[in-house]
Amino acid sequence: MSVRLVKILAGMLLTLATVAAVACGGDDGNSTASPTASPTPAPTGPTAVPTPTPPPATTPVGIELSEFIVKPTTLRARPGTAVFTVKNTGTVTHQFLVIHSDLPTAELPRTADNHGVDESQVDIAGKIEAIAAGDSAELSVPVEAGKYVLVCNLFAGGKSHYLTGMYTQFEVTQTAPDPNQTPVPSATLIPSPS
Ligand SMILES: [Cu+2]
Repeated sequence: MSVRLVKILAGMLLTLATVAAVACGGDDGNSTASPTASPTPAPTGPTAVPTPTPPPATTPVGIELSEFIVKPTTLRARPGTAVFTVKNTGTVTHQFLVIHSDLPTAELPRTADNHGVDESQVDIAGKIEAIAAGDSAELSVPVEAGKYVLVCNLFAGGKSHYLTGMYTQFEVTQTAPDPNQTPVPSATLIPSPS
């Protein structure tokens, strides 16, 4: 094979390769679409929020229950999952409910006999039925942006813990601190002189 022929063949191959690359690169619709491909989402209007939505976060929340308070380590979490670690530091059994509600904390719907919150009338995102004095329990709750009320709804000894004030507000918002992000010390952001 002469050198000239080799050069011609090489040139032809190069041309073919270029044509193939252009054909593939230009998405001309000839490529076989996967049957499972999701349909193109409907175009969003000009009112679409420009800021990207942060990924769901898992927020650890410590809860201390006692007579008659619900005391969280944080009042806010990001949408995603809130992992409540609940410790009953009191002297009687308590309960822990995560209620999704925009209502003021003291104005949740009550039972007809006024023994506490009517659980059939509220959106219960998670519940621990009973935590004995001194015990701890964990509860993972999927949470979305909005307001929640953390409640002990136990009625014992003629007393409603909820009506005694055993509740607190909890908010799920994108602006809550990202638990996955360790704060960067501001000093490291300043370029050090070399
Ligand atoms: Cu209680």
